[in-house]
Amino acid sequence: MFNKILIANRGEIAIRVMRACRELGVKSVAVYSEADKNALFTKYSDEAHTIGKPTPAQSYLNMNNILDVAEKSGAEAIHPGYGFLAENPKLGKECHKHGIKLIGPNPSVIEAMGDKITARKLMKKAGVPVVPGTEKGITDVEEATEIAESIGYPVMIKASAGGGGIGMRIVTEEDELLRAIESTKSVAESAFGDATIYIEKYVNEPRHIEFQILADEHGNTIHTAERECSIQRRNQKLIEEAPSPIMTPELREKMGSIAVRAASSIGYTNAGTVEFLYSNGEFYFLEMNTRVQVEHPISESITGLDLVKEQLKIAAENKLDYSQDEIKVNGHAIECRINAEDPLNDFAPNPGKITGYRSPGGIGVRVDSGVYMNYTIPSYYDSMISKLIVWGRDRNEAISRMQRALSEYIILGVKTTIPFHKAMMANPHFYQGKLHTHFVDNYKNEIYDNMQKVVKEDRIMEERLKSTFLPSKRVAAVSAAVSSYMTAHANSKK
Ligand code: MV4
Repeated sequence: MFNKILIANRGEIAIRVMRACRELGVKSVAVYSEADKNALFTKYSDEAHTIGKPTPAQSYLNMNNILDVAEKSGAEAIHPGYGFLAENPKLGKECHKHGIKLIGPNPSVIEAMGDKITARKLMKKAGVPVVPGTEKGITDVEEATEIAESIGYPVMIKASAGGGGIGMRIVTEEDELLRAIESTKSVAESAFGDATIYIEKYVNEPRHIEFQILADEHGNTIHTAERECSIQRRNQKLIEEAPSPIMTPELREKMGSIAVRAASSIGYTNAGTVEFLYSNGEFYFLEMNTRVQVEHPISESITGLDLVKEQLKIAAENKLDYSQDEIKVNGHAIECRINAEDPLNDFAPNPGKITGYRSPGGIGVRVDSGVYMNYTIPSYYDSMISKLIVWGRDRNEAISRMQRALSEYIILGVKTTIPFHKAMMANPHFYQGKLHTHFVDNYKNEIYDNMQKVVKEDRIMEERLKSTFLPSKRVAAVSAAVSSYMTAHANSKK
C-alpha cells in the first residue's frame, strides 16, 4: 500500500477519500484553492497545500500546480475524485511522466470512453447491446435522413465528444432533422471543439440503470450490482437508489455480466460505471464513467464494500479480495443529494453561510458532507452540501428511514433541496417505484405543491429554532435548540 497520496479534489469527496486513507494508514495530502482555506477537507487532511486562486481553472484544474505539490510532498499516487480532472486523460499521462500512480484507469481507456462513437464501436464489437444507430460520425444530411428513416423516428442527434446530456437533440420527424443536425453540430463545436455527431433511436422515458465495476490489474473484473439513477433534473441526478426497484436476480446476472464484459473488453482497471438505458425489458449501453461516482455510497451500503479502499488497493496492484459469487446484495439504499439550491425557484443555486447545522443520525443513516456550522459555501464550485444515504432491509424501510432522517436534518442560512426530497419521499408514484428519467418533469406540479406545504411547516419550526438560539453563540446552544425543535415537531404531529 502507498504511504502517502494526494487528493486532487475538494468537498465531501476529498473527505471520503481521506477517510479510506486513514483506515488504511495512508497519509493524505489535500490541495486547496484560496476559497477552500477553511474547508473541512483542508482541515481533515494530514497535510494541506494551496494550489491557487478560487476559480477551478486556477486551482483544481491546474495540473502543474497539483503535480508540484505531489512531488514536493512525496505523494506516491493521486486520487482525482469525480469532476475536475477525474476524466481528463492528460492527468494520467502527466502522472506517469512524474512517476506518480493515478488511482483510476489508464489514460487510453478514459480517452476511448470519452469519445462516444468510439465507445459505441468498442461495445458493439464486445457484444454489448447499444442503442440502434450509427457507429460513425455523420456530416452529410442526406445520409442522416436515410439513417433516421431506417431506424425510425423519433431519433436523437448526439455529439460524439458529448456526454452527461450536453449536445443532444430529439427529432420527431424528417422536417426537423436538418435544423437539429446543424444546431447539435454548432453546440458540439463550441462546447467541445469537435462537431462530430451521430444518430440513435430515441428511447422514450427510459430508466437510467448503472452497474458499479471493480477491476484489478491482474485481469479480474467484477460488478457490485446496480444503481437506479432515474430521478434527475436537467441531467443532474437528485436521488439514487440501489438496487433498482425493477431488478430481479436473473436480470442482474444478465446485465451485470454484460457490464463486466464491457469493462474487461477494453482492459478497464480500477472502479468504473457502465450506464444503461432500460425500457420495457430492453437495455442498451449508454456511457461508461471512468471514475468513482457521487452515488457510490449506495452500492457500499448494499454490498458492505468500501469502494474507495478497493480503488486504493487496486492502484497498489493488489488482487481483488472478492470473486463475483462473494458479492451479495443486502437490503436497500437511497441517496438524496442535499444541494444549496432553492427547489421552489427552479433550483437556483443559493450558496452562503450555514448559520445553523445539525445532521441526522441513528440506525442506517450516513451523511457524507463537506460542511460544518458557520461554514460559508463558496460560489465557485457546485452547490452540493452533503449526501444523505440511508439503508433499510427493504425499499419501504429505506423510504421511511429517509423521511425520518430528512425530518431531523437542520440547515439554516441557505435554501436547500431538503423540501424537494421530503416531497419526493411522500410521492405515491415514487413509492410505487415507477421511475424514469422524466419523472421530475412529469410530476413537477404535484412535487411543487407538496414542497410548498413542506416549506411552510419547516418555516414554523425555523422560527421556533431562531428564538431559541443565536447562530453566532457557542455550538452547545445548537443542541438545546435542536431538542426544542424536535419537541415542537413531535407536538405539531399530535
Ligand atoms: C438518450 C435518451 C434516450 N434515447 N439516448 C442523457 C445524458 C446522456 N448521457 C444521454 N442521455 C440520454 N440519452 C437515447 N437514444 C435519453 C437520455 C436522457 C437521460 C439519460 C440518462 C439519465 C437521464 C437522462 C435524462 C434525459 C435524457
